[in-house]
Amino acid sequence: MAEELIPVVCPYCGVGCRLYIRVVDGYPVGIEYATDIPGISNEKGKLCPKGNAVIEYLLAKDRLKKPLKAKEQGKFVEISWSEAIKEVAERLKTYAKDDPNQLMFFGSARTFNEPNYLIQKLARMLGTNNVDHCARLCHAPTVSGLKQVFGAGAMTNTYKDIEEADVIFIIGHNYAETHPVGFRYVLKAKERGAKVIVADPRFTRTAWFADIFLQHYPGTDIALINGLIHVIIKEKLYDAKFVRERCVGFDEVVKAVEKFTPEYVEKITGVPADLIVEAARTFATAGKGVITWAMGLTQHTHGHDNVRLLGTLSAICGYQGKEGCGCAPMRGQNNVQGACDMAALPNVFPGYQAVTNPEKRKFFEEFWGVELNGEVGLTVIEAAHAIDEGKVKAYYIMGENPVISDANANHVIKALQKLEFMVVQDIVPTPTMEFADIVLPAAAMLENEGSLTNTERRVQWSFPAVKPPGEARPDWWILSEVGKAVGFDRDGSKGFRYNEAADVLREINACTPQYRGITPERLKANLAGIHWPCPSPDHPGTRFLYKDRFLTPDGKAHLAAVDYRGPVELPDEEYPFILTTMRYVGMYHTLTMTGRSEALVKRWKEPLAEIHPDDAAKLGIRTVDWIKIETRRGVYPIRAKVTRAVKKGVIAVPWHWAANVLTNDALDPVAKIPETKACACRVAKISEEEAKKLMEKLPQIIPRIEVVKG
Ligand SMILES: Nc1nc2c(c(=O)[nH]1)N[C@H]1C(S)=C(S)[C@@H](COP(=O)(O)OP(=O)(O)OC[C@H]3O[C@@H](n4cnc5c(=O)[nH]c(N)nc54)[C@H](O)[C@@H]3O)O[C@H]1N2
Ligand SMILES: Nc1nc2c(c(=O)[nH]1)N[C@H]1C(S)=C(S)[C@@H](COP(=O)(O)OP(=O)(O)OC[C@H]3O[C@@H](n4cnc5c(=O)[nH]c(N)nc54)[C@H](O)[C@@H]3O)O[C@H]1N2
Ligand code: SF4
Ligand SMILES: [Mo]
Repeated sequence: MAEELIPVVCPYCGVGCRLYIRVVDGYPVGIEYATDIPGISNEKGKLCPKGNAVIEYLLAKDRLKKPLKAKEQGKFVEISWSEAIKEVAERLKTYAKDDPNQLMFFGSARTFNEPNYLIQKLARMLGTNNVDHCARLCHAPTVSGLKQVFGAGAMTNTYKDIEEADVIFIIGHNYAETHPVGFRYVLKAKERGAKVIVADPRFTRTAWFADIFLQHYPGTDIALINGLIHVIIKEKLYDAKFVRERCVGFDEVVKAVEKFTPEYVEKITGVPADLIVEAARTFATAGKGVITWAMGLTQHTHGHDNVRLLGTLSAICGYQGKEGCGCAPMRGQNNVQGACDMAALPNVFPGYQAVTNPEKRKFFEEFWGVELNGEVGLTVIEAAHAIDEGKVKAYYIMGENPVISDANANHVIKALQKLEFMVVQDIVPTPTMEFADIVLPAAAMLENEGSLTNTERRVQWSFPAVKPPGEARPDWWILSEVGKAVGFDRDGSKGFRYNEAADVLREINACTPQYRGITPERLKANLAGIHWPCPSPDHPGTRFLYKDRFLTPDGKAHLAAVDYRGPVELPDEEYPFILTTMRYVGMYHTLTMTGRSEALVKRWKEPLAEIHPDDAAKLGIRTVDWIKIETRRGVYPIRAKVTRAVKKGVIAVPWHWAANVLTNDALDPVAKIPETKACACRVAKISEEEAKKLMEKLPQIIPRIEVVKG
């Protein structure tokens, strides 16, 4: 009996926990905690419920095992890899020859850096910058907002700084539920005496641990943060030296926040004025402060400005460039930081080098050996609209499930039906796949190897633990075959000939300044990984950014002066409630993996809509009654949970089970993120029978896909 312990990285969230898979005779029999690896992000090898259950989805019976070709919508025949690659390459070439901007590519925060590098290389070598991924629906405002304030879009510090902070301000982030193992660092700080301030429209698991809890209405964050800044300036609690020496734009901030008195802010947000004052004083006077945020803050038409204000709040308190301080947006997917670093984004080459910058373009033209497009490409939601206009005709989707994850899902479905050609590369059947012409079966992360980058810019190597099922292949391999078949069958950085994932990382080392010293050899030898920027192979990696200067052209922090804007769709007579969406600790996104895990499904079997007791009483709704929620875009059946966790007038729904039929796809003008955290809705009690009928009309989590004989 051959028994092995293989070190992998958890395939779910951005905390980036290490664990071992115990493999006996090639079969995964269980997990083992990585208690023996010093310096990993999950101290003592701790895992959350999802990390504990990683094996189950690998063994799902309906894993994709063969390439498929559609005969009609949702009906497929099995084909060989060579047929599949040939067809994909021919179609891509035809569109590219006519006009490459008819193509749209989706990278994936659910797979390694190497395939993300390759998919953007393929798009760009074919002549288009139309490449994006789920970061658009997620932390796009963090990337754009922090870039404006500090010059770079990543977390400024590491978990170590959260542990060492004296105050932690958590806003729009259900830290204990969505990054449970990372939350341990907050608890450690709290044990040392640090104060925790939580701002969320719901009383969450995270709010349980708060010393101060600010419960504001969804979409009123600008007013709340301006209110905090107002108090800090008025009471002269800011770090005047830091502001003078390292920031610009302070006078404009003073003017902009003048009217945001605690009383005025109470009117907009519903948070008592004295709590705003207490929170501001506690934050500014602590000595060392960290701000963390996630989707509650970013998924708004003013997400970019929300983030700029948090950067401003942190900077005026002098909480940058030192231990125990910083801005720690918690990146969501296990490799969303990496997918951004690798430039699965329409505006940059790897390492955030602008496609519009002629010098950077010249470098990549020489590096890849082709002429490159200098125009910024389309984002995820823009692409769905470009299909409507007949501009985009083909999608290549690697590891995304937009039918469930994009805002205004009914519109997305209509758009996908209009596409002429769609490739889906995934590990299991998804509702998005119903509209595919070609399906490419990918090996899951634990069946595959490569590097991935967690929320703290920590790059780690994950080793292959088990064999992929059937003919499923690694994402890097699939893209390398497509690249060669398209005509880039050349050696070195000018082509797509790779023998292993490590070859791709070596190419990344050569063109991505932050990753220059992060070689496959170093990563394989050091299981705790290396934090970028790491400019050379003997560099230890970087714990916090901005020690002496920011990365803006003048080296200063550019403070933001922003006036109040709320959500674009406000409650009215017809749609009197505000709808917001959130997550459960045991379920992950579009449920393709956790939904195939028996242990997790047993415990988190269905969604519940949170509604305040006063609202519920008026509508005659009790806990577990069926209700329907309606917006201008769709209708959604769900059972109710009557709870004081939400304010009057607010309905909160987990989005995992296709609730995006309801949400608004209005975009932030800069970050282009849709407003999935606040829109207007109405609610009514319905019978179970009506609920069942409505449910049948929703996108199906386990889709109606048929494989027929050729
Ligand atoms: N279990 C689990 N963990 C996950 C994921 C998962 O699907 N399941 N997904 C991962 C990913 S990709 C991400 S991006 C992260 C997301 O992590 P989080 O952002 O923590 O997740 P959410 O529950 O979507 O939203 C957080 C909070 O925002 C609040 N909120 C709603 N509206 C507003 C508002 O207007 N303002 C403010 N300030 N708050 C508001 C909600 O009440 C909610 O508690 O989680 C990651 N971890
Ligand atoms: N209303 C609402 N909508 C939201 C959000 C919200 O808070 N509210 N949150 C948004 C956020 S933050 C995010 S990040 C997005 C997430 O949106 P998506 O990225 O679309 O969601 P996932 O379920 O993570 O889908 C990833 C796909 O990758 C596949 N996959 C997994 N591993 C691999 C692999 O190794 N290779 C390949 N090729 N495929 C793989 C999975 O099976 C799945 O189909 O959703 C967004 N949508
Ligand atoms: S916290 Fe995130 S990375 Fe860690 S085990 Fe849970 S899902 Fe996996
Ligand atoms: Mo995300």
